[in-house]
Amino acid sequence: MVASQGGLVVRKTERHNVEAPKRKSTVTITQLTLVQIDNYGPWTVTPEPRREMDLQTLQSRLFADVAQFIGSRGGYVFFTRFDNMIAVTNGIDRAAHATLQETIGNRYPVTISLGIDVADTPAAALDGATERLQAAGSAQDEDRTEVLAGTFLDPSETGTEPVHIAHFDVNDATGKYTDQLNEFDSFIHIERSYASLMEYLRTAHGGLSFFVGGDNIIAVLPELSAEAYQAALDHVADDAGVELKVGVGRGQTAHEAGIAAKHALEDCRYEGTTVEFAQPHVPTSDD
Ligand SMILES: Nc1nc2c(ncn2[C@@H]2O[C@H](COP(=O)(O)OP(=O)(O)O)[C@@H](O)[C@H]2O)c(=O)[nH]1
Ligand SMILES: [Mg+2]
Repeated sequence: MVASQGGLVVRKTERHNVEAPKRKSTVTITQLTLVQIDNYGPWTVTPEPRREMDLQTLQSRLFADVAQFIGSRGGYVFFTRFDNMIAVTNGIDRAAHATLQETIGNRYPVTISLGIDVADTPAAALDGATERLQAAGSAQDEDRTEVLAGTFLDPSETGTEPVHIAHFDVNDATGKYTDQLNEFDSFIHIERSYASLMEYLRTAHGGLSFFVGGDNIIAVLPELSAEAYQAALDHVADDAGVELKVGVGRGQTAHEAGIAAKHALEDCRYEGTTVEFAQPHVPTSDD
């Protein structure tokens, strides 16, 4: 199916053989978890400042372990500032969150608190998750440890594909940057595009975007039209001078939505297009 909308050619591929949703709903409901290392600031300087590379090792291993745990249950987690991480946890219940805290507490010199909330935009869910932890005390409060507070999604209460993931990629990052510039100057271009996109999607749509390495940015978003995605790409091109493309997927979990988005991104590469959806738009009663 090819639809031309405002000069933008959008091919709504059915190549991925996705089953029709059981409910006529593309409404997004995102369960987000804020992962916060407890009292980490004081720990990094007690009894005196710790070797920086030891802190980096701890942080990257902690991220790896959290990613393994969340990823094996269909979630996505992003390292953001490392002392605070943001996870998309649709389908991951309270008991699993408690197990995550237990296994980290058993194996690391630090513990983690988890705030969880559910909302129709990722930013609203993160607000709720954050409030749960802030209400329990400060990130630098030695008495506030291993908080597990929040609201969990009942999967039976949602449509079949409540998570929307967009996977953005720089066009020809290798030819334009990696093979032309030194690594730091390449990094400046990529980071500029990330800064521009993350702020735009946060402000315009309540979406949360995360740099995931190389030239890739993954965003968790509410349902958006092809024009809205194209506007985001145009904004980044104007603002940061970097050309992006994006594949968009929906799913029951972050993994399902994200893998669909990656297939859609492959369609962009194959077709030379800038915006591709893995699944066709499902009309709602509002359409
Ligand atoms: N996190 C992540 N990184 C990727 C993925 N695909 C490619 N990359 C990274 O992005 C870089 C550029 O890859 P690619 O976009 O295929 O090259 P380009 O066509 O020259 O822009 C690679 O060197 C990887 O570091 C992906 O699916 N996820
Ligand atoms: Mg690329």
